[in-house]
Amino acid sequence: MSGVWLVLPTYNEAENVEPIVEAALPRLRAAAAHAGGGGGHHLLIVDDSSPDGTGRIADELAARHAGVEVLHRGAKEGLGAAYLAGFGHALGAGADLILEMDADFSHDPADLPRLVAAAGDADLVLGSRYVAGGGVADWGRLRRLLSRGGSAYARSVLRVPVRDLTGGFKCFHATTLRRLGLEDVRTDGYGFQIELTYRAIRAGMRVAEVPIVFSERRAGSSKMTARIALEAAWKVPQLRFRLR
Ligand SMILES: Nc1nc2c(ncn2[C@@H]2O[C@H](COP(=O)(O)OP(=O)(O)OP(=O)(O)O)[C@@H](O)[C@H]2O)c(=O)[nH]1
Ligand SMILES: [Mg+2]
Repeated sequence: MSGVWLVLPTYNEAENVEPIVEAALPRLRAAAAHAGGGGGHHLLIVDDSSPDGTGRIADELAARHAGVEVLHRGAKEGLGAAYLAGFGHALGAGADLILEMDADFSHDPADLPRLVAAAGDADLVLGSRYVAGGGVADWGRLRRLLSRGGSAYARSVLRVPVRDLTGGFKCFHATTLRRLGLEDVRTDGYGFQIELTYRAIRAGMRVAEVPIVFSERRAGSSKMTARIALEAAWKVPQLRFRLR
């Protein structure tokens, strides 16, 4: 047993990486102790050679904290590719549970134990903004409408009951990830999040949504682009036919 792994992708998160690691570690430790198995907790930062020095700070954190590791990648290849590399590393190390979380404090590390607890009777747990008790703290009306609309669009095209398909705060069992066919995943950003959840549903797995409140990033700037959002929009109908 090799415990609970949190994969944290970073690109230019120099101001966030140290506080997020320090906030996540005790929560991850508590969650791993609760999950049992004795495999402990691991935090894997996946940095794509951030020009702002995030990778160097990550190395210092790894030297200082047991259980923190860094995967350095040569170039910015997007969120999807970073997660796939991180999942591969964690699976290779024998992980039991693997979590995804943004490194910018949009996801609250205090929610980590709730996601892990919900994995007790689900194959995939989603931190969800669009179930009772969930929400978005500080977005304007337009951003709310776009995000809700995006999830509603994907839900109706794919005909799945999940409320929040685009979120990136998740907990997978290792056995779940192994069954998703990750070697064929090419999407990025929102499309990547939608595709992984859709693959899990198509494979007949149990998907649970737990409410989370999403906040605006604490520091630094967004890497999300119109291209990534549009990619998700046109790839959703393709997913339905490709994964039929
Ligand atoms: N390694 C790596 N990490 C990335 C890449 N793109 C984004 N990330 C990280 O993925 C997480 C989510 O990216 P954000 O830019 O915050 O995107 P978002 O949260 O969807 O959008 P905002 O709400 O605007 O912040 C953050 O931790 C980023 O640093 C990438 O190409 N490589
Ligand atoms: Mg963000």
